[in-house]
Amino acid sequence: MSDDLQALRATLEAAAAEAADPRALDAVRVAALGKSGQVTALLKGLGAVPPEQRKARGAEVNALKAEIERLLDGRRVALEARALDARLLAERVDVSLPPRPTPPAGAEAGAIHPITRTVEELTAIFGTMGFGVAEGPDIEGDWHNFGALNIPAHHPARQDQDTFYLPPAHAGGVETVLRTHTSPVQARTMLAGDPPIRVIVPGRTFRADHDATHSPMFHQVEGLVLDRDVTLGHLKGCLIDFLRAFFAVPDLPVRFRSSYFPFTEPSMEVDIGWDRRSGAIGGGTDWLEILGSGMVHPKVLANCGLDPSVWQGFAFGMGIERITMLKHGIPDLRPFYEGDVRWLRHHGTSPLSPFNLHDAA
Ligand code: 2NL
Repeated sequence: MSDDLQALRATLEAAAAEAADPRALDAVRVAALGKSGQVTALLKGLGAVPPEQRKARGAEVNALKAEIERLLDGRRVALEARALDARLLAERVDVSLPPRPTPPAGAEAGAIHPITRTVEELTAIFGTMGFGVAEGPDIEGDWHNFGALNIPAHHPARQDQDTFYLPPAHAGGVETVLRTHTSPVQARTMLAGDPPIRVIVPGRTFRADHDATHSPMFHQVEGLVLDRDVTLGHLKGCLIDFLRAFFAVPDLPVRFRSSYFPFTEPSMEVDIGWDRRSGAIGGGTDWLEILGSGMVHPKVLANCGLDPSVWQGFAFGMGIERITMLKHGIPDLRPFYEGDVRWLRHHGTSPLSPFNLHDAA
């Protein structure tokens, strides 16, 4: 390549390398290849070159033009890549930012339903005592809901006015029920294998009863503890610790009264101390019935495939709505199921609020 073309190439290459952004690079392109550009001027000047040199000179100038175009394109790609890197760095999202404490203005604030909150607390408190959580179907066979639990055929709980009976799903099929308690899940737990068993069973239950203080669908939690040597003393210690942790009253008075259930022997109802007038749990001189309990009946153990001469233990049950209303001073049962967001905002809990549990015992 001729000296003058080599010198021009070097000048343009240096100018392109110095261009810091696409605008500056464009100016270099115009100065070289534009209408009055230096390379364009050389092409225009070919007419004045003597005919015997014109062909060689023309090839050289065209080669220079192609080289300058390649050079400018390469620089443009490099500048674009640099600009993209800078943008990616500047617009990076910091996913480690903590969540905002309140929803943005105008947004609907969600809240954890009090029933859900209580189930979470029950799970945490019994969890510290080594209990797992079991669940089962809402629709049960008559045997799992009643028979296994030693509830006889003539028992009032079985009567139509208390139990929702469902017709057989097909001709020749069996009648089913909406479970009236969560006990069938404990029956299934026992049938699934030998103790040790330590479970709580929270869940929906159904009874054909509807007034200001009863809903046809409500929630229960039951518990079951079985091993070779579980005693009534364990039952009392476990339930006293649970009640004091749940109601966050460390010296909560607890009273055990003898009672009767078909599935436990002996059976006990459990009362806590409160003040009837103010509703304060733990204060006052009144007693409030809060749960039912007892040592699992040998017939129930045998029904569920466990040898009653080897295994023994206790069970208990309580209503989730009831303990939730008492703990939080919620006066009316009906709004629990109405889905009114104003009630939920008032009695519900923020999903971001800290979860503090009083120590068990
Ligand atoms: C109450 C009383 C209770 C049970 C539930 C139970 C379950 C099995 C075996 C033995 Cl599989 N017992 N459950 C025992 C005593 C009382 O509930 O007032 N519930 C709301």
